[in-house]
Amino acid sequence: MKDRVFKKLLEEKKNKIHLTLIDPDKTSPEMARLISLSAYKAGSSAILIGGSLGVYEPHLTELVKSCKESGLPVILFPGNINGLTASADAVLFMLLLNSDDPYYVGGVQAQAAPIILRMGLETIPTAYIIIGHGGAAGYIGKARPIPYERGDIAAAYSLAGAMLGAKVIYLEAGSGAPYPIPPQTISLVRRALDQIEYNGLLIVGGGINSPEAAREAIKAGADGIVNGTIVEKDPNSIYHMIKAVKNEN
Ligand code: 1GP
Repeated sequence: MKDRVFKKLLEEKKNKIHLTLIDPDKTSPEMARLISLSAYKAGSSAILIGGSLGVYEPHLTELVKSCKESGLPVILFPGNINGLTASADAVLFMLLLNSDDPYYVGGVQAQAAPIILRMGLETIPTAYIIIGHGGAAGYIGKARPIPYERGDIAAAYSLAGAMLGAKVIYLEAGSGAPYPIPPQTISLVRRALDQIEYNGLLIVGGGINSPEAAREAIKAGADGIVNGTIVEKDPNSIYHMIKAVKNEN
């Protein structure tokens, strides 16, 4: 099994991780190239690429190739099996743990696994947990979002993900969410994961639109954060976000 990309992320964990998300539905290859270059220069760890709507293979492949010009690893973040392409470096192999639809908790993974094997992609086992607003990911994935302030429930799902062997626990408020996941909720998850000496990554995303929000998420115990919407609006914002994540200002 390949694990090159995950190992790189794990190595960067002590200095905290920043992931730049590109939504194929909203991004041209030229824009993807620009965002990825800014991400590389600013010190982002990798490009995540995927979304819930409007993802189709030829466009996705073109975007991945544009992103790879930056030199950053490109990790697929699929909403469904249409989010796969052999041109990426790795894929977040996700279980949407709090979906009410078995398709997202076993069905789609079985559809995807033989395809991923043929593509030769590195798989990064990921427990995907939808919290609060949930955005399109929550709606399309038929999640029962955990209320923002219920860190105890988020911790229970995160423990379950870790005990199932997930290398990444991804707490998701949804792309473009009006509020990020509160620091208190992240803290409770961190505390629970520390109790089992979890050595994977706790990643938080959705609605993190300011350096302050990024800093708070990290202070609360996230190993890294994901930025999508803010970067689409202003690729230069990545510099400020990464400084906050790495506690450099
Ligand atoms: C969405 O967590 C990511 O899957 C990023 O969210 O677009 O709100 O930054 P934003």
